[in-house]
Amino acid sequence: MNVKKITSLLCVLLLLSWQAFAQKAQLYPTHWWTGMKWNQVQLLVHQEGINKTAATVQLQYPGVTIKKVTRTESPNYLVVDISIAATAKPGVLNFKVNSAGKTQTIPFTLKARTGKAGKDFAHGVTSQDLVYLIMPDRFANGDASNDRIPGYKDTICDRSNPSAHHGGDIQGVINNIGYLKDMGVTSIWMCPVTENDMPWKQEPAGAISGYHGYWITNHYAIDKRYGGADAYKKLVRTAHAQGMKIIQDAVYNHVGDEHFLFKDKPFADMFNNWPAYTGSNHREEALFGAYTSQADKKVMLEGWFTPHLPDINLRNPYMANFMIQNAIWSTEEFMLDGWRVDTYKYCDEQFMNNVNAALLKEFPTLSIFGEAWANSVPGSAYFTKNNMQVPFKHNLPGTTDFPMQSAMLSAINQPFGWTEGLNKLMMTLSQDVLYQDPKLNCIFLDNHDVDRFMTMIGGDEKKYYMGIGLLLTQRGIPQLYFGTEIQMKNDDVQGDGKKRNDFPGGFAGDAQNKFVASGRNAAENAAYEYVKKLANFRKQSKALTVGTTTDFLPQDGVYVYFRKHGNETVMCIINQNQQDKTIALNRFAEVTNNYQQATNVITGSNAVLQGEWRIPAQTMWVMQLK
Ligand SMILES: [Ca+2]
Ligand SMILES: [Ca+2]
Repeated sequence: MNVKKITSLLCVLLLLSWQAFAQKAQLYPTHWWTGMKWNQVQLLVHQEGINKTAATVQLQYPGVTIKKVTRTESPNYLVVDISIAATAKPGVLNFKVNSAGKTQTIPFTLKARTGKAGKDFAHGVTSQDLVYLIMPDRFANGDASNDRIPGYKDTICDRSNPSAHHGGDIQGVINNIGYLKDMGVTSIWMCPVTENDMPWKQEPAGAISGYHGYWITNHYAIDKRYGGADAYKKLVRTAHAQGMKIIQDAVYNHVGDEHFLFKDKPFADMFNNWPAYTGSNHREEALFGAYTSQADKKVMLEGWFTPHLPDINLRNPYMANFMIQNAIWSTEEFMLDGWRVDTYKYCDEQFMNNVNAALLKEFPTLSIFGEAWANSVPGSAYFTKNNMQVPFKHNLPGTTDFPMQSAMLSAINQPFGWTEGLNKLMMTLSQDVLYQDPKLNCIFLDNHDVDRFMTMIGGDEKKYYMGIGLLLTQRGIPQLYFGTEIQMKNDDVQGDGKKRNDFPGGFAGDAQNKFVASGRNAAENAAYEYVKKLANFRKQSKALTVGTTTDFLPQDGVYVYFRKHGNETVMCIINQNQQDKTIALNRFAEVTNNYQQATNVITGSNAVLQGEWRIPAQTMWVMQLK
């Protein structure tokens, strides 16, 4: 090697070193607060080469001490555990980091808390709420300037493709909060708004983009296509000013394969690694079943959802801390009111208990319901606080109640039989004995992962009204999927995109605007008005929201149940038959004997509580007793 070559090599090395200096260290969490119960914070410092040699980290800050510095397997991270005393004041912590012969100052801000949990946020979503589920990309486009973000791996915005981004965003939700409030909605759950900087991926149904939000690539960024953190904070402020709540969608099970933690893993075992690609078996029975094998349980929990969604090893303590701290951080930073947890049944069970406990310790009034897409009531109850004797006890307050969805659909779609139709609904509800509090379950007719309700009932108007009637009078936290109030149906296309069609009127150039009465046809207006009337009645009815339930076994395709709270009693009658049916009132005397009259809360018509009533075919009555 001659002198010239050595000089060039030195120049390259100097340049590399300069570049290393030039790259700013990223800290996760990005900041924290004083006065938090979670005051032992584990900082993940990300900078190229920061851990090439053993680093020293020093800090002089009153009330904050470094407990431990850990070198990762990757040369590009350091883990710094700090302890924040109750006496620590807000300010900037300047970490002096010496590594690879360089010294640098890495700032980390300790902020003052701006709101009080339970008063300003963390309001909790309960059975007194009505949740409206929005896929933000598909609801309304309030800001056309963010439809394509230069620098993102996917810059396609194409409404003609059901698997592409369509341009909907958080401002679109803000613009329509009045529409939701008028309908009686009290809480908004949006599919994840966290950054999904992913290219298109191939799935069995075809190529698909990350328009749905479940391919997270940075837990500390809100996707710019939705408007970023500023838009999200504005949404929460606007919702709170209207007395409405915001639920965030959490994904602990997996990340998008462009996530920095996967591309450059601090520790190789932060993900569930298999010798060859192994998909989950998707069967919750492998966890709670009486005779299940360890092998099936491992595949259930550690198998991947799809090849581009690396399965997180939540038993790795650094990964667990990363996720728990992000959940606390997000709640405090965005002033959230509750969480819906995606793919709950695929996550390490002890981790789920730990993250729930940490969130509820920090924010006792927060609510959490988890998506445990289960095929049976025991399978659903297993993931909640339950009354079952099982080896592992979950601490989740409630689930997204898939067995109830299936039962409500059977009640209106399936001919009445010993175990079918309304009997399936009754049988499903009878198993509420397995839940500690079934009222904390989120109940729904449809969501973004199943066909739209109006499609599942073949566009049948009568079935539509029976379904909405059940949804708004049964126990639990009712959830409407965006567009169900105007009887939206699926598009006739392949893949999930068909279930997630755009709300008409949410996008520039739409032929109709169904956010307003003049843009809806007669049937859509009738549906919207029915939802609105029943939702607003429900809102003030303690019987329907927090009351007890008494039911009478379905007879001849007619099911009668009562919701009761104090002196308020609501009688619900559903006739699923194609023919009118007659019921004798004296059968219900144990509940009705102190009442003389009943008023239909939709029509306002009155009936005397005696003799027989003729219930029209395929009809549900919601009657307030007087
Ligand atoms: Ca947009
Ligand atoms: Ca998993």
